[in-house]
Amino acid sequence: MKLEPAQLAALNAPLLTQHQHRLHVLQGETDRVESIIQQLIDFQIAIPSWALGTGGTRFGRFSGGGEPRSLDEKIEDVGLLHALNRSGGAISLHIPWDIPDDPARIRALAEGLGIRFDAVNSNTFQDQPGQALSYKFGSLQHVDPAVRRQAVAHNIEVIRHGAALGSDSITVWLADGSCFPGQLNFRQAFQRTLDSLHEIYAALPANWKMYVEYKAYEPNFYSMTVGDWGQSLLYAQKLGPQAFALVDLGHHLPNANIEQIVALLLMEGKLGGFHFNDSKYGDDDLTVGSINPYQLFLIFKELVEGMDARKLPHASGLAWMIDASHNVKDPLEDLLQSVEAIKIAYAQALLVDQTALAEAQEQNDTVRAQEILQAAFRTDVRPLLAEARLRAGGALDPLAAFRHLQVRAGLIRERGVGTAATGL
Ligand SMILES: [Mn+2]
Repeated sequence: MKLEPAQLAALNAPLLTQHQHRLHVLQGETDRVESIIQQLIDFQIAIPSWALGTGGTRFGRFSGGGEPRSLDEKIEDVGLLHALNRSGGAISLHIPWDIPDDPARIRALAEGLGIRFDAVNSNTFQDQPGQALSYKFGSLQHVDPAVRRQAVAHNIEVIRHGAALGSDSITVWLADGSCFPGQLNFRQAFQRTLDSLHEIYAALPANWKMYVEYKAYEPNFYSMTVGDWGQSLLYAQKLGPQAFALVDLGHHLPNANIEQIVALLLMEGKLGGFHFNDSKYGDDDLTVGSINPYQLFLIFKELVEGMDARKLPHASGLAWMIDASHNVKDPLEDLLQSVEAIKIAYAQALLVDQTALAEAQEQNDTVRAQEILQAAFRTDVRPLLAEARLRAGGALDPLAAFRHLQVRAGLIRERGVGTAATGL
């Protein structure tokens, strides 16, 4: 299924007058409208291949219809999202779920839809059919060197698949850890993991980056061998200049100050990228911005200020990826909402008066500092996002267009009701 520009133009037409009125109001409030629109057009977010199907929990999975059955169909789904919002011009693949049978053909298919390949992800958190050795007690940390060798070889294979598709980074998330006190020697587990990561790092092409993702708990509940940003930073520092920490918003303990973590990792030149999602309790993988949009704004405020301080281009300086699961929503609708939430927070962060904020901080004017932040946060920037989409050839209202064009019904017609995407 493919959306044609004429279909979107027809849907945009009756919305144009009201849109232009809203945009005009914002133009009267700030002189930065044009620059922010351009920054929004440039800002692309990678869609994870595993989020295109219905997610599940350990209690069950309630699949929707028309889920992508193959890598081709996953790329097709990202193409649909990108056609609607012109903001999802990248896909993040997961090996072994998305091994390309013919990399050149897959690459051409993606390029035809304006999609590039973002970070590739390895998987040593579950055993695959026919796998020689089990990861039940860890992979890169395992006490048995043969298991570690198998896990290292898998990661190197992932790099090879990614390189064939034009990707330039690998995300390593490890389920390694322990469920009970005494199960593991922490120092030995760290050292074995570091040694294994060194072997993977040595296989990186010169232009590649390695992202070391941390997670506070689950699947292991007593210790995680890459459990927080401090451990992730330690690995990244010891590995070398191509290694970075990756921040997944759901991988912190409750009430963690994620924006402060982001600011310091960025200051140290060791922030590599993001997995966006939202949560109420833990790693809930909910729609970005659905629970705590203010936190998302505060994170973007640190990103904008910190990236500007390091002269990093916003669009390409870090890897922007969604990592989410959809148990009750249509995955594509959820992803449209997530991308929208990310770009709203980004646009609001661009509106923060950094000069005035720095002055307020120097004067210990706490009240003014809060007012400056919340003035930006409470600005309705949605007309800027809509204008950016319009100029890039997308829909003024992507979600309404998705429903009006009955995209899901079309996918069910093509693929069937009982399809289930690979993934968790
Ligand atoms: Mn993640």
